Amino acid sequence: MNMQNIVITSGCKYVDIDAYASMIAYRELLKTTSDANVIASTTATPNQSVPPLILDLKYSLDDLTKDENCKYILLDVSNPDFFDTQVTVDKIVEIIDHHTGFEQHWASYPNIKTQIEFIGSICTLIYEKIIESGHTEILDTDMCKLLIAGILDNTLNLKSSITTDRDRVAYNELLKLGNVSEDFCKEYFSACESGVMKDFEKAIRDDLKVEKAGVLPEVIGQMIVLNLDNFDHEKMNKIFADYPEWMMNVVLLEEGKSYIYFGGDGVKQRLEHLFDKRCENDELLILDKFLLRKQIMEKAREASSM
Ligand SMILES: [Mn+2]
Repeated sequence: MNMQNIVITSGCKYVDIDAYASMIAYRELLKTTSDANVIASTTATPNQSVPPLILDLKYSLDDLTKDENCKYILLDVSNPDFFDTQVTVDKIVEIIDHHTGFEQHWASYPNIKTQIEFIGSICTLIYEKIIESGHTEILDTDMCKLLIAGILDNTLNLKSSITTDRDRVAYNELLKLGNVSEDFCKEYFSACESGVMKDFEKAIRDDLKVEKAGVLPEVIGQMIVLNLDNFDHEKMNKIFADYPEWMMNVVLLEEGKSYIYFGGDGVKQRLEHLFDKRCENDELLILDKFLLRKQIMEKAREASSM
């Protein structure tokens, strides 16, 4: 008897909670519905979106296996440049992703089952597959917590514009099925935040964008936090002291707002003009509905090309 080994994996740089949770949940589903020996493994490391709170749940990833004949399923990635390094294309049997752009590419591989859809989170898709299979017993409390965390992270607390109604339905049903209270959501974000805050300076510096977009200052930082309770303004100012002009987009998930801190000559006027909004003072502009940095840069580019 040689049982088929299936390895569920994701991207090569790091795995976020959406990839981490969906890999584990899909493993549990396939274990239930197929005869294959299914494992979920990665050569990459989980990032800050997978805090100890999540790693301590009863489900986790498997160790890597060395099996020449195994088949691969890829979740949360469809750009072949970013596949986990253990994967070779001839061994892929399925790809499920929500980053669009490679649908045409995979259409010429008839042996690979693909599902690439515009949706907030891959965890939503896996939740739907579990419901369709009828095996709701898979969705115990810890499994629900995993999938909820993936949805919350990738949709920014369901407030990002990429959030679909399917994500909202999955989120609400998972809360009920797993008997998970909304407190868990806050706990989850706080746990991620305390990981980031441990090395606040590094977190900002490693993520700085230095790129000219319209009237925006050339140096733009971003941090996504629950609220400003743990945000260190002094450290922020220290980081940006080296730059003649800068801005920092702080996305507040509880309020659903962007706090844009800035510095440099004329930046205030340029931002007020771009957003058609008065600043609170000489260092802060508040957007009533948050925008991600990439959306702000897009807006600035569009405005300057008009
Ligand atoms: Mn994702």
